[in-house]
Amino acid sequence: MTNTLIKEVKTAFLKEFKTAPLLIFSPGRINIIGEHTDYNDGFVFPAAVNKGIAAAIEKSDTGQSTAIALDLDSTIEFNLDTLKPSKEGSWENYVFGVVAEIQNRNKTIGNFNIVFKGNIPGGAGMSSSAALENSVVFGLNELFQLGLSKEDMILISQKAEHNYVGVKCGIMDQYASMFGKKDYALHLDCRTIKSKPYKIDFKDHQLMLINTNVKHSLSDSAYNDRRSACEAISELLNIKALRDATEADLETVKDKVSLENYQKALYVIQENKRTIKAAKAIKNNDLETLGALIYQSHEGLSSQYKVSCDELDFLVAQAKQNKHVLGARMMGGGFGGCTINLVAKNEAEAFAETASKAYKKQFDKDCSVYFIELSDGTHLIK
Ligand code: GAF
Repeated sequence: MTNTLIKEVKTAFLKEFKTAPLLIFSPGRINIIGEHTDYNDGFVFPAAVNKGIAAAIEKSDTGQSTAIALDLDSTIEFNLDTLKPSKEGSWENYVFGVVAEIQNRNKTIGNFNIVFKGNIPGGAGMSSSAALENSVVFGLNELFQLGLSKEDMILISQKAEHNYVGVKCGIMDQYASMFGKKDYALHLDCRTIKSKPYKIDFKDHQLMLINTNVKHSLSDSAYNDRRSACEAISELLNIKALRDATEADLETVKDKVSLENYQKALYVIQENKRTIKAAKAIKNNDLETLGALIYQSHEGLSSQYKVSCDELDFLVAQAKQNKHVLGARMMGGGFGGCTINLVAKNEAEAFAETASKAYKKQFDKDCSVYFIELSDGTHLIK
């Protein structure tokens, strides 16, 4: 599937620009547990997957740059010295943002052409945004020999998202997409931006995604609001981030914050603890404990952090009714996208079928099931 994508961008590039491009694949990610903890300097547990963005990129000598989004059949021409954010929601903001953030670091790039195409469904919560940003920064770093480290590149991608896309995201998505490792998930400390790889081999169980195929429109502003609420409580507690708080600390400011924000901060503190426990459970192949933590994570995301939606809650309830599913929860920013399920291998198809039928009956629309492989991070295709 990835090979097909790469061939497609290469062919389209040759047709349009008549020169041989550099080819890059940049993956999307899953996250086992640790949601909305990254921008609180906490822990997350993501992995890169075999779905992502393929990009073909080469220098341009026409005095301007061109970006082509093959999936959208959309082309944009631009000048590097007059960049500013396009209207909200435009795909070119990911490209412009990365270029602008590279320039902000006093690195000089010349004009370039890029063609890209992806196979991560939009709004799936699998971070097609980070995959795109990383493919652009990685390609430009190669093309213009900028000497950026992978750490530099993910920070550029993150800043692009903050300043051009308008989402004040943490570092999880860009990190997982850049540093992913085949068959491993990364237990990432978002304060130090260092991770420990855990081999994911659940023997007779596996991870499976079910996409609700919905993306509720308030997601970006609701995301930023939650980040601000967490930062405001950290300030009250006089700490750098909620990662540094205990539940007892939080009690000391309970009467100074709204009940809603208290619950959100409580969720973050508890989710952080769950993520650390999950690493131990994975190390010991204790899937019962891991599954229970995953279900608790969903409960917190839905009732405390309030980033779930009916469709996600429904799919998790379906999982809970099935004894072969050890854990299920919404994944990513929320308000739509996928659930991640820890399910017995020989029962996965049957569960997928039952849940899909029930979902159709309940919402009169289809969900989609993905069996994913854990894969390497952003890389050149030789
Ligand atoms: C989105 C963000 F981009 C991540 O940084 C992270 O906060 C995630 O939502 C929630 O865990 O994917």
